[in-house]
Amino acid sequence: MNIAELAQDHVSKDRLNRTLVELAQFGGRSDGGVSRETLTDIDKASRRYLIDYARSLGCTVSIDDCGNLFFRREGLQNLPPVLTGSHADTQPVGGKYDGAYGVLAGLEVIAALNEAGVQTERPIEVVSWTNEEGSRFGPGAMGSSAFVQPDRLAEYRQSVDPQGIRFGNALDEALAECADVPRVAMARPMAACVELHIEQGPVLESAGTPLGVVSGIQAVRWFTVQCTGTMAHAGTTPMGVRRDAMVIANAIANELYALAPRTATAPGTPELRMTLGRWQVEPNSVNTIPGRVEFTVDMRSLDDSELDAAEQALYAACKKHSGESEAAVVSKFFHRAPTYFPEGMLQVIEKGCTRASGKSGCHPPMRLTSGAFHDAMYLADHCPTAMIFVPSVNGISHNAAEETDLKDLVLGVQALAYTVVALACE
Ligand code: HGY
Ligand code: MN
Ligand code: MN
Ligand code: MN
Repeated sequence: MNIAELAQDHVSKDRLNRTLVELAQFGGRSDGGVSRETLTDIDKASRRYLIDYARSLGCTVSIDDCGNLFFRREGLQNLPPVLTGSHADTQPVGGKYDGAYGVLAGLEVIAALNEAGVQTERPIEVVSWTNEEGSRFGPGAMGSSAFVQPDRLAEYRQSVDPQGIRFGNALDEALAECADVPRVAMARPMAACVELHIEQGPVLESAGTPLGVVSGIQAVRWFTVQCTGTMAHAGTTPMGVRRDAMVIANAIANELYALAPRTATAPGTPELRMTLGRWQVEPNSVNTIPGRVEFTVDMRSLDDSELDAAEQALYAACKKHSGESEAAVVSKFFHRAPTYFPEGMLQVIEKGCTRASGKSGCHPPMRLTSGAFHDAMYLADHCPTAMIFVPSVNGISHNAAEETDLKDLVLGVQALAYTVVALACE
């Protein structure tokens, strides 16, 4: 039996479950979800939990200028490490597994190697990336994109959350609280990167397959649209003289939604996806005509030209509906083209998944693309990278009801263990 198989066989369901439950306490909600947005006090407390747990596994811990945390298990040779991990920040109303599962899975691989008492040739590093979600500070995948291209950090530090707090200030506070953690350079060479994540969609569950080999990630673009009218009295202002910012916002929103029709499609069918998720209305009063309406646009597609057309349609709609009130795209704050992972990495992942599924007598892995973006999309610019998915119950995520069967969670970690250790012994 080789050490990849040994590591896979030492993955512990109980230890994994314990750490998933423990981490979910940080921001745990009464509805079973988790609220742990990046660099909040709760997120910073969860960072300390991960640091302490990693140190208890014998890892050395380091942190970079974007607050990315690295948990390292030395190898026999001082070579570039194999990287795994994900993110520990969540949506405002998130689940227990989005991101957290990938970080804890990486630490479970290290615990399994410790228990097996074996050394890999290369070091293994588990990362917890800062601000993958982008829900508090845009854009998403900030930590991983800054790690790969450090000159992005200066601009990211200027990002402001809805309460007006600057990312740079929140980051400096978090770094100060990790003064006991040695600082490490960004853009360090990595031999390879494997990220394990829940699918967050319906494809694996509808196929009855517990392991997914992710071949690519769809493109994403984020915008802020601002509509400006005139605040006025809801009772005294004649309809014919109003400059109601909500009227123009609705007109633009309807045009955008019409680009992405709500037709039922088979799970995994590529389609344009449009979400207008965050709205701010001023003064947001029941009896004042909205003077200003600001909303965000999240558009996704595997086909970048489809997003080009949708982006042009957005600008055109703002122009077309401006008149009594004005509308404009005031910021474009996230733009990532589609990402495809190298065939060689897909085959390594497939081998790890096949051994894990074979041992548990379930369906062999299937290939799919990711509807969600992930930190792995930026690591693909830095080193050979790929992802493993496990199913999401009812395809639900970014919701307190997010769930994955424990047997599938364990299977994913077994596949990860085999893959990471095999890569670390090459
Ligand atoms: O939005 C995304 O795709 C990721 O889950 N943050
Ligand atoms: Mn995620
Ligand atoms: Mn997410
Ligand atoms: Mn009054």
